[in-house]
Order: sequence, then structure tokens, then C-alpha cells
Amino acid sequence: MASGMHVVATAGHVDHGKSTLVRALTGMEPDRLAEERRRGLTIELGYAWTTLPAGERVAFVDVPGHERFLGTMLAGVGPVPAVLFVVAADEGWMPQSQEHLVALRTLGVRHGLLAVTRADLADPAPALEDARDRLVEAGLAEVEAMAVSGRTGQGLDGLRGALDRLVATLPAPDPQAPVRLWIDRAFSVRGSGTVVTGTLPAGRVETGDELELDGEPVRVRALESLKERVESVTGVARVALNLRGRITPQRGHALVTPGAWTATSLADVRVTMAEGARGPLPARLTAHIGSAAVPCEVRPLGAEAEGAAAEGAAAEGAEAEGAAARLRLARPLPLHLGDALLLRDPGRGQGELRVLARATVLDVRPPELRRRGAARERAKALADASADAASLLRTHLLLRDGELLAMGCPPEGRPVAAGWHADPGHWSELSARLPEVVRRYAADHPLELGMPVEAARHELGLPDRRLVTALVRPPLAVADGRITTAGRVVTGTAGLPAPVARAVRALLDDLAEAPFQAPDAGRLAALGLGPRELAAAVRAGVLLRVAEGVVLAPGADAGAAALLARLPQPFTVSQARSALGTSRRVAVPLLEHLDRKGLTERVDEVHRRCRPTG
Ligand SMILES: Nc1nc2c(ncn2[C@@H]2O[C@H](COP(=O)(O)OP(=O)(O)OP(=O)(O)O)[C@@H](O)[C@H]2O)c(=O)[nH]1
Ligand SMILES: [Mg+2]
Repeated sequence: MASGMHVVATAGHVDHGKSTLVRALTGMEPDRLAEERRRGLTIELGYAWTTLPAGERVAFVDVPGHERFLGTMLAGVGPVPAVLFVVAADEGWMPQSQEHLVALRTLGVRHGLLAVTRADLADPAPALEDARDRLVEAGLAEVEAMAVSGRTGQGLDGLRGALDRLVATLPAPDPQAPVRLWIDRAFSVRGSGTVVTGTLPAGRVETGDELELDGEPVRVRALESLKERVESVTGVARVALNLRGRITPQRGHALVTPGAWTATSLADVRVTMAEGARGPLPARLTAHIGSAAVPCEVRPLGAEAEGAAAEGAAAEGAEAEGAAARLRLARPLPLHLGDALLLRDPGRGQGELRVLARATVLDVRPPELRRRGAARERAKALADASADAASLLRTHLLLRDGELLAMGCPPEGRPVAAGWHADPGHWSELSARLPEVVRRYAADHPLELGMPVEAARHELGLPDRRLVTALVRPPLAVADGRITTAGRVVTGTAGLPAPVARAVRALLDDLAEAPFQAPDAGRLAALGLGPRELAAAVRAGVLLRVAEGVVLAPGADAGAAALLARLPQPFTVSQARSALGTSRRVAVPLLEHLDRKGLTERVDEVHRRCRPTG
């Protein structure tokens, strides 16, 4: 593909000439249904494309203007970054012109053109001036406006030139961006399975890619863009994907890059009322994003709202500009922070304002609100929130790289530990708590050499041990899975509680007399040395553990090996026992200990010999 592609949606009142203009620009028929042709009315989304004078290609998503098809209109405009706004010269600004403009503004569409068409039927100047003022007021200030006729062709060259200029100003979407392709059509093709179409707003899709549809993996078997078979497409583009997978795709569902989006039916949002709309918002609305239209419940989080929402009554307080609310969607949608959902009242009928508000997503994994006053606190937090990693971390405190990405917020700054990001305030609070936690543990467990990292993880309520190690600063240190205070990592009896140290010294005195006569259970008990005390002494390096309940002085094993080396080789247990001046109770485990250390080895069932030490 040499040239770039762009996608532009139409908008405007019913019968104002959108489809006629698209047909005139492209030579293609956007109204493909027999019923559409019979009734002269667009019912479904239409697709047509052409190459502009400067060589860029533009595809149109032609939407219906009839008020009954607002949902379809929104599905068409949803994923599209630019609009061709059509107003008939002979009718001027009409209710659906207004409704479509409010919808575009609510969705945040900033780019477009104004075509006052049917200029062969009436002087276009008044309609043009009026419409331009309204678009400017709606934030579409850069929009070029021109008079055209889809019937006579008047002004079409000018319109093509304006389209060239428009597409040149459109921001180039990131080809690395995660894919979220909102399906606008899905059908089966005999022999090749399922095909879906949509507007790819950004990112890249390639043949063979694995994407996800409602959590199910799907494989892209083949793809087309504007009816041409291609190997890959980058957004913005119209695409048709031939899919393999156990799926039944539908309009309003999205194909996404696995792991790059958070599928959620709960989102905390900032509500901005649409032009002309007033609160309170009804509690039940339809949320539109991309080609999706999903029923939802809106729960305002502000202070005055709490009582009313609990009763399930109409939401008070959501009318406040920028008020925080929680949306509960009837089905999960793949969302990112910063996404804009259009909230529409499905209950309102003709002539009433139906596009009510924009909901800007601020959290896709909102915390539960259980305590009294939690909603109010949450509203306060959301008031200062923006759609970025720092705001997310203020709520979630700790998040993995992947979680941040799936929430639409690439991590900022350095991770605090492998793959983990922390709210700075929370992190310094944790760093301050750790020494205290370790100190308390040491006081409660005087015989242990430091606090197990796992225990500290549990105590601090952290999800990963690596976070604990990352919090360790001198004088704390980590050794053998434990956090120690530098001053306590001492060998010798100094690190032991005083009574234990005294008992060990007494034992060592005994052993100095008879180095291989390990104290028996009675002697140990008399000295108050139970298994825990012995273990502490062994860890401190002041005793050598040969077997359960058999301890000697440190270095006794090397001394034993030296004595045994003087025996005729090989030797029996009994010969060793007498050479060492001890009992079988000690000699047997001591020899096994020497075997393990490689100082002796078995020759047969009854004989051992010393091994040359290297
Ligand atoms: N004379 C004249 N008639 C036009 C022009 N453009 C459209 N029409 C006529 O206006 C009627 C409606 O045109 P469409 O293009 O179907 O209007 P639309 O905006 O697509 O209508 P919906 O899709 O149903 O909202 C048709 O009868 C067209 O022939 C024009 O520039 N000049
Ligand atoms: Mg039409």
C-alpha cells in the first residue's frame, strides 16, 4: 500500500443528502439494502471509498440520519476520528443535525468538514453560516465549510481538495498501539468461515495474528482492506478480517490484542453533561463506545448522592459538571483509562434530548465501596484523578507493568521492584514500616535469626516477596530468605538470649573435655536447651548439629576425621567409636555426617575409609 488511508464518517439530519454525497464522491453505493433503496433512507451503515487528488485514500462510513437509527449512527461514528457533516441548503439546521453534533462533541470528535449540500435547491449561504457557527461552538473550529450538490456535482472538486487538507491534518495513529477493533458487521462466508469488518483506529493487524474476542482467542486467517487482500494493516483503516476460532462475533464486540485491555463491566468515570442536557441522569442508560451499545446503571458517587443511589432512586448530583460516577455495564467491555463513553437515554422518544452525557473512564478496576462514606471518599479521589498511571497508583497503590498497560496507562518512572510500580506515598510509608515490623518480629522470636521475608510480606499485606526485598535498606539486610538487622547477624553466643548463651557455654566446656561425647537428652534438658534453642545456637554457629538431638562443638567433625585418618583403613563403626572415645549413639550419626561432608566414605556394609581431603 503506497498511500495512506483515512476513515471519515458522515453525520447530519435524515434525508439531507449524506449518502448522495458519498455516492457522488466515490462512485460507490453506500445504501446496499433493497429496503434502503425502496425507501430512499439509510438504515444500516454504508461503506464506500475513493482516492483523493493528492493520492491518499479515504473510506466513508455512511450513517443513517433518521432519529430511529441513532444507535446505528453512533456505532458508525464511534471508532472514526473525523466527520463529514452534512446539512441541506434547503432545510438548514434540523433536530438530527443538533443531535449528531452533540454526539460528536460528546465522543470528542475534533476533525471534520461541513458540506452544505443540495445547494442546487436553495441558496446555501444562510444554512452554511448557521451550521458553521454551531460547529465552531461545539469545538470543531478548524472545520472547513463549503456548499455542494450531490446531484449537479457543484463544489465536489472543492470538497475533494478540502478532504485532502483534512486528512493531512489528522494525527497519525500509533502503529504499535494495542488493537481494539470494534466490529460493525459480522457474517459467514461459505468456505472461509467468519468475517468481521470494522474501523481499525490504531495499531496493526497481520495475517496469523492472535486476537481476543470476549476473552476467546481468535486467529486472523486473512485480511482485506477496501476489498484488497493484504498481509497487514495499520490504523486508521477499514478492515475485513477472516477469523478462525469458536466464536460468533457481533456488532459492538471488539477484537483486541491479548492482555492489552481490561475487560470490565465496572468503571469509575467522570460525567460531563452533553450540550443542553440537564441532570439528574436516569439510573438506567445505554453506554456507547466504538460500535458497542450496552445497557448500564449509573451510580453517582458524590456526597449528596449516596442516599438516593442506595434506594435505587434517580441519581441525584450527577448533573454537577465533572461529577464522579460508577458505571455498571450489562456486559464487560475492553476499556482503557481515558476512554469516552457516550451515555444515552434509551427511554426518551422523538424530539427529546437523548444524548445526555460523556463518561470519561478514570478506573477500570474500581475498588469496592463497602464502608459508609466510601462513595463520598471515592468521589473526592476521582475529582483529582486523571487518566494516568499516577492517578491509578493512588487508588491501587501497587500495580504490575502488565496491569498498567491493560488499563491503558503505560508505566511512568522506574519500577520499585521487578515489574512493580508503586504509589510514591505508599512506598515510603511501607519503607518506614518495615524496620518496625522486623524489630517487632525479632522481639517476639528471639531465637530466630531475622524475620522470614514471607512473614514480612504477609505482615505488610504485599502481593510479592520481591517487593519486600526491594524495601530492605541498611541496617536491614536479606540473607537466606530472612531479613536481619545488621547488628544481629553475629556468630557466637552474643547473638543469643542470655540464658541460652550461658547454657551453650556450659556445653562447650563439657565438650572441651570430651569432644565426641555429645550431651544426652537429660543434660540438654537440665540446661534448658530444647530444639528451638539448639537450632538458634546452631544457626549462630556456636554448636555443630550432627543429627537430631546430637550436637558437638563447631569443628568437631574435622577433628574426628583427623583422628580416624590415623586408623588402619578401612575401619568399622566400632573401631571409630573407640578411637573417638564415644558411644554408638554419637559415632553412627557422626560417621554419616562425615560421609555427607565427603570426609569419609563407605567401602562395604561394615567398613569405611577416610577420603583424601582436597
Ligand atoms: N437536488 C438535490 N437533491 C439531493 C441532493 N442530495 C441528495 N438529494 C436528494 O435528497 C434525498 C435524500 O438523499 P440521501 O442522500 O438519501 O440523504 P441521506 O442524508 O443519506 O438520508 P439518510 O441516510 O436517510 O439520513 C434523495 O431524494 C436525494 O436524491 C442534492 O445535492 N441536490
Ligand atoms: Mg443516507
